[in-house]
Amino acid sequence: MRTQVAIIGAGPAGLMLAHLLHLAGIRSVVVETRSRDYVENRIRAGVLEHHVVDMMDQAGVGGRMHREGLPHEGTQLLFGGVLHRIDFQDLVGHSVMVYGQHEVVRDLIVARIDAGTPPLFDCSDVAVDGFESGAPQVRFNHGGQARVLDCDLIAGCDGFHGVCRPALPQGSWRGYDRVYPFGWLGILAEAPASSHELIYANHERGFALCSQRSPTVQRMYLQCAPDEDAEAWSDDRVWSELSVRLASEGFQLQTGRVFQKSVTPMRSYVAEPMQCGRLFLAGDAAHIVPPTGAKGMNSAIGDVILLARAVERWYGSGDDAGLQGYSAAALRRIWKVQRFSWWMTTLFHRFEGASDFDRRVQLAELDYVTSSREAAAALAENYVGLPLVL
Ligand code: RFL
Ligand code: PHB
Repeated sequence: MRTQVAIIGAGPAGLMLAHLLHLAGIRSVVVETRSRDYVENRIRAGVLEHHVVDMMDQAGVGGRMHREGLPHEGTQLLFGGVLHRIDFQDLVGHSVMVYGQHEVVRDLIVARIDAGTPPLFDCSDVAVDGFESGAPQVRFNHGGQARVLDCDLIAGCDGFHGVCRPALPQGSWRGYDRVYPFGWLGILAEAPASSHELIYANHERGFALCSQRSPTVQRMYLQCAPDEDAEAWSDDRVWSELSVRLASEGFQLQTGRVFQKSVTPMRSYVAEPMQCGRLFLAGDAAHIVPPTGAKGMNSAIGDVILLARAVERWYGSGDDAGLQGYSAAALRRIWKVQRFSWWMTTLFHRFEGASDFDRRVQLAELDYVTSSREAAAALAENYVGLPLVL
């Protein structure tokens, strides 16, 4: 088999890259280990930056997002039992869209199928090589047969636990890491929204987040131990803890049947550089953030927008400056996104062993962010999404 760009992974990064390349007339093959059903039902992020919304529109895959997604013009910060609104539209003139990552994935898979190039699901033993010598190859098993895919470039969009980052030669890159001493228990529940906007809550018992997926499905999170057993959380325990952490004047928690529960550990990680020869990493394969800033999927899509432009320039004119500069351009944005996600995490979570002084400083920072227009605008600017090319 031969293609121009081999894309490893059918998450938001890989699927969006395949779609953008297709629009530019560039052929690609997406190789994915999981089944279509699995990737379409994997519940993860839920907030789209305005650039991502614009990109979905420009790429012709935004129709369902506008019909079913929920535009949010602001968010609520809760501390000391009082809600404070950050008005994105007023502060920076943009909104975000609440639309589940698995819906984005579904829309992009339909686009691949409509284009006649469906992703190859259920592949196994995926391996990449030859990217240093200029003859990249992807080997894998599919449908009981061993396959070799020759290509010009490989895009490693295979997430944090994929094979592309570990394939980078030792000594050619390094990882920067921070592991947080807590995780998030995330639930999906059959219940109408408790709040029209997301609520990020700082509470002495720990962080809580009130989000939503649709008018009838709520998405809620509670700070917990990183190795917490989700099964130890009965519906009653979930609702009782949320009602304590989200308590505020005028807030009425809407409860209902919890139909999905999982625990996500929290980590910040960046691999530098994000490329070697003809292998380019994008999304979680290169970096991950704690979800407090809602940046994971957005950064993954931000990377592939840059990568698609660089690939298009290379095929169009032979100019490889975009490809050579891909990692540097992506990382300039990624480190700012890392800073924001770390800052939001530090601002809202309970840190075991924090002193009373630390706690006072945390509350002072929340007070500052909600009482200074300039500080609120900085939060809003980062939350709705920094410019793609800084
Ligand atoms: P993905 O979505 O992980 O997609 C990678 C794809 O590669 C496949 N794969 C392979 N394919 C071929 N060969 C191999 N050897 C392969 N190994 C893996 C995988 O099956 C998968 O389909 O990466 P991508 O595209 O970079 O997208 C990134 C986002 O998914 C991620 O940043 C966010 O979802 C992070 N994240 C969250 N972000 C938020 O902003 N808010 C959240 O609430 C939130 N919740 C989450 C999350 C990430 C989680 N993970 C990674 C454990 C909850 C979870 C559980
Ligand atoms: C979500 O709805 O899943 C969500 C929203 C905001 C975040 C993280 C997750 O910061």
